Amino acid sequence: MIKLYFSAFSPYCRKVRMALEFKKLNYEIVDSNDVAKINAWNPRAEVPVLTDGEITLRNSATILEYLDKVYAQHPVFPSNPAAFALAKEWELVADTMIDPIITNMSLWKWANMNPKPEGLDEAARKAIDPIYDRLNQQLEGSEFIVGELSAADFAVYPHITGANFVDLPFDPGKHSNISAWLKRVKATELGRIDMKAILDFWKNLSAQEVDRDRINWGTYRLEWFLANGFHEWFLNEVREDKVLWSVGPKNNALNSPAAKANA
Ligand SMILES: N[C@@H](CCC(=O)N[C@@H](CS)C(=O)NCC(=O)O)C(=O)O
Repeated sequence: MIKLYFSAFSPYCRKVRMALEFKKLNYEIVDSNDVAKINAWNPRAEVPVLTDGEITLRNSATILEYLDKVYAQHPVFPSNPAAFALAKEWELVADTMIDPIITNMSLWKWANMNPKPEGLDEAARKAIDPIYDRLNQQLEGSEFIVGELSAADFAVYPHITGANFVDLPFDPGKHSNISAWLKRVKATELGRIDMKAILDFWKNLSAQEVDRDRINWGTYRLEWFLANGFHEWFLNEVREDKVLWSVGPKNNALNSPAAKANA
């Protein structure tokens, strides 16, 4: 049986769940809002983690490729080489360029954060606008990002559904293709399942095991933050011990119940 260690908070988990639904696979969701408590070993202390019998997979892009390799039905990546390359490119844009902007800004909506550094809102706006332009252009004359519904949509969609919430909306007048696409994905069965998980999560937020005091910024989120000049602010977070790490001697994974057997 496939098990997905999942948090509705995580766009990467949402990507994997949409892929599992798309492929019509049976799977079990293991609620994993506190990554340090999951009983599946990820040395980087991140979700999603997917187990398939004895096999453990980490990293959403790896998981999607595994699923297509092992379960050939309803491939999430197109077989046409050009469409495959485009789907992988949009997945990479979502994981490494959209996520850092939207997820970083979301921290001030739910975590116990120090006040935002000056200029952060403007930097986020400046970074997201060209991505919206590009996505809108990509969707011109196309129902989904690479034509058919694919991994590209599963990767990008979770971020765009959060854009209003973090005060970084696209402009529905200028970006009408994004509006139409968002509605289209939302209306699919997997879109409905995804949205229900998000709404349930937020409804019960106070009961969720989410660490609001110490943040795991993750590789690309931290890169974006530092590259935009907010290093002094971040240094203070490190000094105040408000950062959770995926590597190093204070690696959050070492708190996992699975750590002893694997460390
Ligand atoms: N490259 C990974 C990134 C996964 C990731 O960053 N997960 C975040 C949640 S969105 C996480 O588990 N962070 C650790 C934490 O919150 O403690 C993937 O694509 O699966």
